[in-house]
Amino acid sequence: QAIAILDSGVGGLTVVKEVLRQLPQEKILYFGDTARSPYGSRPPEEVRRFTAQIVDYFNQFNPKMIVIACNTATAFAIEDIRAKVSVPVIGVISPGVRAAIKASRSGNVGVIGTEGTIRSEAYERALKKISPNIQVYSQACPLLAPLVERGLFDGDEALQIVEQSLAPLIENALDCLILGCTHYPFLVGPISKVMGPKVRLISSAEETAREISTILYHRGMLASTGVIPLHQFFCSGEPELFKRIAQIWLNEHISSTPIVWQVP
Ligand code: DGN
Repeated sequence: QAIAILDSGVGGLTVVKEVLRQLPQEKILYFGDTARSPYGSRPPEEVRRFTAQIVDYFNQFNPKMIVIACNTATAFAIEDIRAKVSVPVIGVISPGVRAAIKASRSGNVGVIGTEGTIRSEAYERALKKISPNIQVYSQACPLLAPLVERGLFDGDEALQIVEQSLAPLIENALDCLILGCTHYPFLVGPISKVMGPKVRLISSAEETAREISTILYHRGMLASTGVIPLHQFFCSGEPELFKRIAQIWLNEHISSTPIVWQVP
């Protein structure tokens, strides 16, 4: 049985990379909804409908766990998906929140994400629930995920758009910045250049993979070692671009072209 991981596009591959590193024996099914990306500016009901469709698609493979590797879909759809399936469902917001609380010394935490994620205030609520005195500075960055979907992770255009997107946060003396969109770890080069060395960047991928491992361990569902799993990748848009980005990010782990699912 596999772990099913989904995102609006290539962003969830940042979670896949971490799962491959921490749990190399696990088989992964990945779906990137590249034809309908970005999700960030879509109405919540639409994000809920798309996420439910992908989970229905995954059901034919009988996965042992579902990972919503998209902050926007986590913010809007995780409760619906939990109610819909019987296997464990993990999102990316609480793991990122825990990592930020561990990392911040000053209590000044920045959050960047899509318009949907920032408007939902999911991070702010989750951070303040654990640490009520924390100062949260949120900024929607709608131009960043589309940049990654085009395969632009560095270079002048990426730096310029990152600079422009993060400008409102520069004054706030942050000591950590949550990358509240799974696409953003692709852009750590330009993001750290703009934020400077004093700001620690928090990607929820690592913590999410740890949570996957803990849940599977406690349920006695970890895959046995010794067998090399054959991962499967699916997308709804152009498979060659998806493959090119996935190969850069995951190296040898994707050899065949992803299967295209024509979304309803
Ligand atoms: N990667 C997704 C997220 O974490 O919110 C969504 C990006 C997008 O669709 N704009």
